Amino acid sequence: MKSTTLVDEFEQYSAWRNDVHARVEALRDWLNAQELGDAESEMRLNQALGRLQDDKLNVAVVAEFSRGKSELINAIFFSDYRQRVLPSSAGRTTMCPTELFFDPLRRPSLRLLPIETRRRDGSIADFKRDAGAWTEFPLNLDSAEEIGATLMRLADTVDVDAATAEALGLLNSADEETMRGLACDGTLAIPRWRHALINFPHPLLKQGLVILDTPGLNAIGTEPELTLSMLPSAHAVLFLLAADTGVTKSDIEIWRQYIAPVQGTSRARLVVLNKIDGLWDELKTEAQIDAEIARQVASSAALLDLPQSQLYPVSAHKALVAKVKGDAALLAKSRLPELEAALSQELIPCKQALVSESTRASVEDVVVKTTELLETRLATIQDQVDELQGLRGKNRDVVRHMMVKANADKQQFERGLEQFYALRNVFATQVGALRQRLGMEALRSEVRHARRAMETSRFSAGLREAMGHFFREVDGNLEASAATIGEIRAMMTAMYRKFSDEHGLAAVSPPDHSLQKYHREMARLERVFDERFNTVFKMMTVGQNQLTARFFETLASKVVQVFELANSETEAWLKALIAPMETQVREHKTQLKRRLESVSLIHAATETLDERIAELEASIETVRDQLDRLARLNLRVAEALADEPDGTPLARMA
Ligand SMILES: Nc1nc2c(ncn2[C@@H]2O[C@H](COP(=O)(O)OP(=O)(O)OP(=O)(O)O)[C@@H](O)[C@H]2O)c(=O)[nH]1
Ligand SMILES: [Mg+2]
Repeated sequence: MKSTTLVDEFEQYSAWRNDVHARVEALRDWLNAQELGDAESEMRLNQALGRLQDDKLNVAVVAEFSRGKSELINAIFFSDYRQRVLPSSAGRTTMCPTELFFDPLRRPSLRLLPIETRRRDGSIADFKRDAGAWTEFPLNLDSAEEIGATLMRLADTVDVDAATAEALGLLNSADEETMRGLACDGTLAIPRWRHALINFPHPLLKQGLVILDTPGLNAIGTEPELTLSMLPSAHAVLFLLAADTGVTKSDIEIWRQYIAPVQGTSRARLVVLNKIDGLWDELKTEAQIDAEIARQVASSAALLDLPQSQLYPVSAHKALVAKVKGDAALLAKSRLPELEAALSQELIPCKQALVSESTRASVEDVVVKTTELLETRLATIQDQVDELQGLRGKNRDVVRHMMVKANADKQQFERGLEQFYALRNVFATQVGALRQRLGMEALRSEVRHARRAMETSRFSAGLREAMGHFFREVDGNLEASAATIGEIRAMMTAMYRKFSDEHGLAAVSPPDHSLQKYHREMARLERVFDERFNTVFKMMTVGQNQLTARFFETLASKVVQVFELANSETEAWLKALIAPMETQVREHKTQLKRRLESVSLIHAATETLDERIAELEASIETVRDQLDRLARLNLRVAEALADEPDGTPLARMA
């Protein structure tokens, strides 16, 4: 009972990824060995290789407390350990968002971020960069019991008084519902930890799977980062209901507020009706039980406004028992295999298509560019051979004439080069302006400005204005940067055209670059802010500044991430813009020099003509071989990309 559909599919996907990686690597190494790659090509291929290597697949599990999230993760991913890995028990168990992944550079461990960090500035993403903020417990891989015992800490709580809970943003005195959680002595049991990171060498985690287990009961609402970035960036979200409770008001609330809006086109989102074993009544026939499950599925689907086919009834608990005991009949009855099949079908092809597309684009660019370079080289050598062959038997006057012409060409090209260098200076100035506007320094100052404005505004109108201003400024910077990018590209296009017309260099169309997607991401963040504002901050009471500040920190760190991406993509684009030109210019210069050398040589001794021609013909062979080999290496990558892990072409999936 070792493997399940999802596990198998994921392993096949990883094998496919490794195969693509090996072939792209072969291409890169060959280009290097032949000295055919420039810095830009090498960077693009290395980026593609990096992406293939740290390719992550994020699966988040979300639900009210005690619906069986942790049990489902145990059943799908950890049954090989023949016991529960994540703690799962009645009542609230998982107290903080828990990420499971594998990082080979660290020892296996459980790292916990203390809840007190909520008093400090900074988001979870910021704290992840601050190793000292975490409490670390090593995981002893030789003992399943010890692992289980260590992971019990995910359920740790501490009792604090109401004021402390409020200062941490975990209690709102204006909200009766949360006030009811207080014990008679006025204390409240709050999570001891804010976030957990489990570094665990499970085979699937090693291959890049990242699982996010979340705690139920409002935790999603108190940690804005979950809503703003962790759920939207998950490749699949599993939402759980339980057959014993039915669909409750809080289930619907979580669904409407957090899951339904996340549904991007490429995101898998599955709803699970767990604990169907509660309906396995021994006094009923199979058919009656099936009918009862179908009825629950239908009514739950109606409440969530979903087609019934998107709801998967399962028993996570029985599935775990069945896998541990190797009971095939029980596993089938738990209906987990259907859910796993659906999950792998939604998750893996989508992800594979994305990875395949980005790898293909990088490899194609590099191959096209290198082919162009080789073809230009071939044509130039061929011209020289023709020229020299025409010279056979010609007298010294003609040879002298050839030399004058070659010299004139060289001089004309040198004048062209001067223009190129002048243009490169203009380019540098524009790039400087672009970096200033789009750069992190400008953004950080906007963030500081907004933070100050928010701190001083005690009322919600001022708060909204401060945020509105922040978004307008940042948007303005993006727009101005987009305009500069347009100008830079137009300038480079003109330069490429000029060199192609006047000196016969290959006509390259400079790559395009758009900041549109960052604009869209900013608009999305602003929308999230507006929604939150309408539900939470509108009725802001004094003392809620804490909550606002934390929300702003998360938002700001998200905006910083957006800008970091925009910056690194823009830098890569700038390189891609100028590098092909530099390569071509260098190549053209070398060829002109060789031509001049040939002619001078012949001028000195006409006897060496045949020798020179033979030499040139040999280099034509070399270039032809290189072109041939390049095409074959490219084909190997393309073949791997076109294959699904099990060998059927991806295209058929569409
Ligand atoms: N009968 C039955 N019980 C289940 C099933 N799945 C989980 N449970 C039980 O439900 C309880 C809650 O399960 P958990 O996995 O802790 O639930 P959770 O959603 O992770 O809950 P929190 O961590 O508190 O948010 C435990 O006692 C499980 O044994 C199931 O399929 N059938
Ligand atoms: Mg749990």
